[in-house]
Amino acid sequence: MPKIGEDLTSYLRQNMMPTVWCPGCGHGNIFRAITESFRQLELDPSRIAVLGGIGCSGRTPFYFNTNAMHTTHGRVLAFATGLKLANPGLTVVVTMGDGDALAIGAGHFVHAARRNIDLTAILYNNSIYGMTGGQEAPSTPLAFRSTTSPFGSIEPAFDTVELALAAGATYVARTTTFDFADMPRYIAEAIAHPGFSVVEILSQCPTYFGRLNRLGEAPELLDYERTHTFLREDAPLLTKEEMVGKLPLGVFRNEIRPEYTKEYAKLCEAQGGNYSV
Ligand SMILES: Cc1ncc(C[n+]2csc(CCOP(=O)(O)OP(=O)(O)O)c2C)c(N)n1
Ligand code: SF4
Repeated sequence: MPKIGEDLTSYLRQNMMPTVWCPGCGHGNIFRAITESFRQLELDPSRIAVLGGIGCSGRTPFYFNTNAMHTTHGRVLAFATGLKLANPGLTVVVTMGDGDALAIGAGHFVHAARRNIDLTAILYNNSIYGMTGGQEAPSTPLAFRSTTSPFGSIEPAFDTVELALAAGATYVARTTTFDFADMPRYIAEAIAHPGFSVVEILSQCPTYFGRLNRLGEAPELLDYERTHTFLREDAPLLTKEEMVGKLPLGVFRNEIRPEYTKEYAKLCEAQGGNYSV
């Protein structure tokens, strides 16, 4: 659990502070948790690369004193795949919005999972397109409002965990910004995992999602996360009625299968090439 006063400055680009995020935005909590996970793993900043797409979440790499890339909307996993193949020794962490990962970038998401390339995707799920003004995303829950669905969404939302599991990701976890103390542990486990890892973090966008759905400010949104989730290991203790409308949290898969850059290295070696991991 992060402690107040802990020195994380070696990972931070302090001259870029304060961050661009609105007061109460959950993206700041996730940024803090990623930093803490680097400290827990004692990673050398020069051996980390943090990549982002376009979106409020995509701003995360700006604030890290590591290698960093701000890429294009929906294409961050393609950039990350190239980077990891070119430099397999780097720890590559990919920060993605729910729009970035599940709409325009959905193809890259499922194929990175299928290949099991050793990248860590942190999916900031605030149920809406934040940066562009609160449009509906594939993660907007049924009947919830956005600027493009003012009468409530008539589309069911993607379940990120189910999608990542079906596509073949080998580490899959879900948590929330309310569960702030648990976030670094999941992220650290995902980074340490040798394969494609997904950590979905249910996050709050008070500026659009909270306001358009009259759910209140950050404290009320955090409470909403608390009351609409449960730990998957607690499922046997709950009735079906108690689980309706709630999402399970925890680790859904943590398994080893052949990783893409290692398989590529084996192939190159068999062909007499000199690619090594
Ligand atoms: C190819 C392309 N299409 C659309 C956009 C416009 N655009 C920028 S960010 C964004 C959505 C951001 O939502 P999300 O990925 O959920 O991230 P958030 O801002 O909520 O963190 C869109 C549609 C773009 N920059 N590039
Ligand atoms: S618009 Fe929403 S997601 Fe973007 S910084 Fe503001 S609160 Fe966060």
